[in-house]
Amino acid sequence: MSTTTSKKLNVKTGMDTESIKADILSHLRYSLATDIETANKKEFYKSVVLSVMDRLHDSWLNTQKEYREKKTKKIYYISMEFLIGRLLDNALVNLNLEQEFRDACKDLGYDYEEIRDIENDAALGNGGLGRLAACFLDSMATLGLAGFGYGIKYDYGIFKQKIHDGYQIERPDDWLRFGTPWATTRPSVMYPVRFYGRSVPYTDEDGHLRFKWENTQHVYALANDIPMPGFRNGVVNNLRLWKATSPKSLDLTSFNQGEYINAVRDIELHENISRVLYPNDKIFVGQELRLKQEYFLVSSTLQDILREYKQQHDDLRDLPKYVAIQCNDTHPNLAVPDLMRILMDEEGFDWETSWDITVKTLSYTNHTVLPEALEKWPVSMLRNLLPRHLQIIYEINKRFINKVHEHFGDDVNRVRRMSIISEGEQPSVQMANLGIVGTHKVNGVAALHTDLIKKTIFRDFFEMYPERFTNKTNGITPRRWLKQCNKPLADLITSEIGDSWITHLSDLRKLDDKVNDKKFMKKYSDIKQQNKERLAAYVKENYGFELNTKAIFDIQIKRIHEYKRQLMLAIYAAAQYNYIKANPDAPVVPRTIIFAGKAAPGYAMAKMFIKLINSISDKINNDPDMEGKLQCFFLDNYSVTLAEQLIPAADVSEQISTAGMEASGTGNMKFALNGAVTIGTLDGANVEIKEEVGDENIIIFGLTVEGVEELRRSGYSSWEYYNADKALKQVIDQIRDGFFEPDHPSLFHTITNSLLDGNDYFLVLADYPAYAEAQKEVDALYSKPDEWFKVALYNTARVGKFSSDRTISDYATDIWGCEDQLNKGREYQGS
Ligand code: Z2T
Repeated sequence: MSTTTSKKLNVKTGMDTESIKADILSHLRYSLATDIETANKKEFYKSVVLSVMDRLHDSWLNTQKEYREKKTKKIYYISMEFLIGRLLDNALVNLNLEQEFRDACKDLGYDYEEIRDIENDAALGNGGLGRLAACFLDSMATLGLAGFGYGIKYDYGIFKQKIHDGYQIERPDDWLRFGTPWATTRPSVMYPVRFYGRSVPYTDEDGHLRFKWENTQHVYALANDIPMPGFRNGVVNNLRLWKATSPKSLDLTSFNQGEYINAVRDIELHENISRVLYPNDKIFVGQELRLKQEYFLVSSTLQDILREYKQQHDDLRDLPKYVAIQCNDTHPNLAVPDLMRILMDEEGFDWETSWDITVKTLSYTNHTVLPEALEKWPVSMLRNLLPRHLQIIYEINKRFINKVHEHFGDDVNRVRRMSIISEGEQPSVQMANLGIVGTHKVNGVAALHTDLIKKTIFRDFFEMYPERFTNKTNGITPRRWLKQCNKPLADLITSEIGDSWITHLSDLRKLDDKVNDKKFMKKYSDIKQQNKERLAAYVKENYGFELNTKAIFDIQIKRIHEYKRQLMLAIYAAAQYNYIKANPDAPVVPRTIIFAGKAAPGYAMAKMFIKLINSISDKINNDPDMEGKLQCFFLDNYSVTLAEQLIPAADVSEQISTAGMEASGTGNMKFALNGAVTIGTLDGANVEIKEEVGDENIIIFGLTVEGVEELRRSGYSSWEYYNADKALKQVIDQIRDGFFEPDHPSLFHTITNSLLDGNDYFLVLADYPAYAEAQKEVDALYSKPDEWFKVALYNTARVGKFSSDRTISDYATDIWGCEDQLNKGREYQGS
């Protein structure tokens, strides 16, 4: 090992291998009190990251300074979830220092990949909603927007999933056990967040009735900042995550040992607010701790935004000119009453002025139409925890209901539907209604989804405020989801068309012409094979399974949910098993089916799906007749990092939700970009992917939204479909009768009952025959490799629309009013 660089220890920001090596050694010694001889891998990793941080700090400071000096409009993205995954590769790609750090590690006796794999995922999110927030941060920095993420620094991210005997087991995700070198604590940035107390009226000097929120208890929110570098443009934005801490002074008047010990012990009660991410995906659970988390995020963030604003501007009435705040779903929608409260109670504005500022500053994104996901906080809980906010919400509602009357006349049913407060046995605050009334823009996340919210859940509101509703089709960052995760493909593309695609993804259209270039197509298909082999090695090492790399890699990875219909692919796997058993000599196109995904801990049906997939997998994988023909696996603990391994290796992308239920999907975009062929329904962004790649280059099947409506209206009976399709009936009978679980034959009755007696709400049986036909199309196409890879390439070439850079440009233009800031000459144009 080399230890010859001590002369250069004071070089902190050199961009060459030698100065990087010197810094790594310096950090080992002076930050971590160890040295290259005795350090372990974790310490080496930490020194590497600290050396990366050294190279971000100047840009980080300069970027913030520039924003201050130019009074740039600031965009605040408030989200309870940021699913950012690992950061090392991303930082090095964006800094253009991959090779230098690789060489530095090597010279110091470490393999870069091994060091990279030390990093725990920052898994502060459930799925698409949190990952979207992470892609947006990357795009905002890359486009040179002053865009900041605000979230919570949970001690525990999404649970770690293990599989025991086929069942999901949850384990805490202790990602901070050894700290994270990416986060910088800012002791100077700390705010009290108040709870409880009461709202007290008084008359001010001008004789106006005002309110004070008094007798509150509080915790502190402490800022932890993670740098968010743009792609090779010198911009470094910030993700600020709040950690809950106890009040500074434990003012104990009478100290005895017992009280002292109890007081110190109770510090941790305050810290519980930022302890753990709620693992629920699309199900509202009205727990008080969750409400505390939401207000903790909103309150600390608004205090921070306004403090910063006041340092640069003197009139809060200009707030919407210099600040835009985007609420990621309804979780941060307490921003509406909290901003009102600050402007009225603390800044002395009247209602109308405060309301105007609030509505113009805020906007809100809806991510689902599923009614069970909509947040409805009990009035009783709010009255106890946030009495002043509840009072403001009632006033907002009163004024709004008056407007509804003005607009629609005396339509009591409509008023009841639109009211922010739903009356009844347990009155509650409808956070979506609050978001629509209290912001200037509400957006859906794909064209179909936005149409649906206008026509269904928010129809009344759309009729009243049509101009508020807008679509912003989701996107993904091409840096992480092509350049980093699929280096062979990224390099091939760059060698053919240059690297402008990294920031102008639609430039990939230039690849369209390559479909007839045999040499290129050979390289393109070889890369897919290489990625499949890389995945096979990874799965062998981490799971012990042997993947057949000659088979179609058919992958469904996402949260486990009935509407996403993992069950349909599981039934297909079982039907293929039955077919091969019955026709041992028939030719089959080999398939390897891979599932991964977490079920919400309280979602019994989803957990049963996992068990069923594992039981079917066992049956298939342990039958010698399946060898070389069919495999099925459930990979545990799905994560951003696992997705980065799986997606580049996929041949087939499963996007098979019941039409109308997947708001957008973003995995669909990642797969298409990496050259997988989608088998999917006309749902979410699949519709737009089809428009982009062309009807011949995607395999669409099943009911449309209208078809679903029509079938339900005309009286759907799942029994009819069960009786009509022999292969389908056979599998359902097998599931029901214990074929896959002989020791516990009734185990899956919850599943078969919901399909048959429960009348199959998600229409699995209705869509199954079309799905099985579509899978035959997959087989036929895959049997003609030249054609297959043409289709695959058209996918890579034509999904440029789904870059999150495009999504962010659309937000900047239509919602945030900062289009003038886009690409202020800093954006990377390609080399
Ligand atoms: C989530 O990941 C999504 C929606 C939610 O609604 C909650 C969570 Cl945790 C409250 C997903 C959608 O299911 C998906 O279709 C979409 O692509 C993604 O949000 C980002 O918009």
